[in-house]
Amino acid sequence: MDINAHLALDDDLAPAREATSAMLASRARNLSLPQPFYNDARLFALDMQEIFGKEWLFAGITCEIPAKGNYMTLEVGDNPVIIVRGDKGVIHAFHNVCRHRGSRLCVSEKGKVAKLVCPYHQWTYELDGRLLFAGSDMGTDFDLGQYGLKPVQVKTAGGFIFVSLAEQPPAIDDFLVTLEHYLEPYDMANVKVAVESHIVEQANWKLVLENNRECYHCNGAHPELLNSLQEFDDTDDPRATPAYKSLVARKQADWDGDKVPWQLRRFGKRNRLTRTPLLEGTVSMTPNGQPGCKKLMGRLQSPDMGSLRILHLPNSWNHFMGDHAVVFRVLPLGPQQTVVTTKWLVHKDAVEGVDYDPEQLRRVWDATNAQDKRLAEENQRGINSKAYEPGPYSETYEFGVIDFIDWYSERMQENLEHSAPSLR
Ligand code: 3BY
Ligand code: FES
Ligand code: FE
Repeated sequence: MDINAHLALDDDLAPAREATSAMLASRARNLSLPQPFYNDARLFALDMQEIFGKEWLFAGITCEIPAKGNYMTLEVGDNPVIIVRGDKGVIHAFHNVCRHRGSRLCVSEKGKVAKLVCPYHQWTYELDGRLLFAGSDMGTDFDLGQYGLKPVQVKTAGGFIFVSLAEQPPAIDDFLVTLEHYLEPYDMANVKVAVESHIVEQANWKLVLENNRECYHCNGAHPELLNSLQEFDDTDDPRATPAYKSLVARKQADWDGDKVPWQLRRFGKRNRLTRTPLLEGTVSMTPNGQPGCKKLMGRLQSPDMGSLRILHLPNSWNHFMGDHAVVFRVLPLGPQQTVVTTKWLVHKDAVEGVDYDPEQLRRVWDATNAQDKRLAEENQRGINSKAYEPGPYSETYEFGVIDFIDWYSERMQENLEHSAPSLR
């Protein structure tokens, strides 16, 4: 039972729920979504409740909270979340909301604490969320045991941290086992964030994802990225040429020799993992295609590992190369505003200025992100016009977008159906 009296607001959204469900039921799979999905405040509220409020979200990397007391925070819409490492290396996640009068507990993006102390009236919580101290003014029969932090579901695999605000999140363990296996060669316990960027895009989060799921725009937009990235998604890409397929076969034989997984794996449409080669003669997404970090990741012996691409809907895509990795997290800020966080990972022992130059490491994806930001923002501005109508996706170039929108529609439909009024 939701203790917050949300009934009035839910009533406001009831017509939007019905309209959304009807639009999804009647939509054509090969068309972009109707305008409200990209710009309407009520539909955004539903996205936050039904997708970001219920699915598993990529939050960060375990190396960001390496030791007991290290924490990181993120905002899932209106819901601040804290992820903290407690005793014995265990990672906990909580609503970052004090049980006294609701102040946000941790205000920094990252930090290290002995206990979680509220900045307002100093209620003090253990790293496992138990309330330890509430001053001496709460009365003699005050029961600390009733006021622990509210837990958020959290799971980790291969160094990735996922959270879900749902009480009963969807099953994800089969993907996590595979993620762990694919990232074993990278020894994710021994990586560090070399560079981090946040960019705010004036575009709906789905436009950010749609843009990422196709390379139809790459030729026109991404000269830096196309120095190393193959525009083919994989050998199952309908455009893949015989030359590309034979390159893939050669590289796969090398990777087999290194005992590094490369096979395409899918978990519904939510997750996809595959290792694909970069352009011949390049090994990394750097301006000259050469390693951006001299120290390779994990147990890797060769920098020529192509890119292990990992997709996690609704909010992450990733490229793991031999010398470094680039991880992306998308969080909606409003109906037409989204923050994209990019982190460049290198071996923990790589030395800045000796093994890598952060400016070189970040250059290609900084440029690509800026280009994609413009594309998404222009997409948004056109969609806001009364002239916009859903347009056709290309089956050969935009199958990834079709898959994303299919996933979104299915999850939205199903979550709307199972949404008991008290849980909204
Ligand atoms: O490389 C990426 O992450 C995506 C996929 C294709 C185009 N885009 C830049
Ligand atoms: Fe946290 Fe008062 S709101 S101690
Ligand atoms: Fe792009």
